[in-house]
Amino acid sequence: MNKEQYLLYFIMGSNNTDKNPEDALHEAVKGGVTCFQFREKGQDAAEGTAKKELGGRLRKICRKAGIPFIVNDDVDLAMELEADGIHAGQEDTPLVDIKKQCPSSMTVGVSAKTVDEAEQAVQDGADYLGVGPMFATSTKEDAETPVGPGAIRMLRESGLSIPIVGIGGIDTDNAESVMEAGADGVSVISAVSRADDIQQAAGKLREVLR
Ligand code: 3NM
Repeated sequence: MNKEQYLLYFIMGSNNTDKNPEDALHEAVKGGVTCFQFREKGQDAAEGTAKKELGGRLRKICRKAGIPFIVNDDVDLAMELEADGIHAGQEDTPLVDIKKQCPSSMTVGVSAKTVDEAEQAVQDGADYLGVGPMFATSTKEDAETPVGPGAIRMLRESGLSIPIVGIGGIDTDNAESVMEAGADGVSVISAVSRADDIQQAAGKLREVLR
């Protein structure tokens, strides 16, 4: 993935939208999201064949749109769908195990919010970091206390040059502050997936980020 592709990093699973997820992703693509992560987690999330089939349909939309398709914490699914990337949290599959199973061409992202976590992730071969929650969010059931854009500034001040995306509670009103802190992009779920007009919501975020 190149740095520009992190700019508007859209994440969604079937429980993040009241719409058909494929329609939602189509609209988000039209609005200008630059990459997509399939995150099928939490209450009522699809599992097994249903998860795989939905992932396959969303994967196709990304391929057609020419944007990277990233799978959240499911190495087997990422391999099966020939994903462009995989993302893991601190409590998910360890990065060294992911690296063993995936081709070197696959982008690997890791959630980190302290300098120690970030340095470890870089040492283990992470390609980018997701840092959050930037602001309060009700999307992630077990989200921690917000760390704010200052956490990204701190990572940059420590000398980290790896691509960083901020995540958690980001919308058009606060996205700029995340970029100003040194992020290469913003990751959003609800600001796009829960919007009445998804294309317009993604488009407005792109305008702010431009
Ligand atoms: N990870 P929304 S916060 C998936 O802090 C996720 O690592 C977070 O959803 C973290 O854009 C979060 O709707 C939820 O706030 C992001």
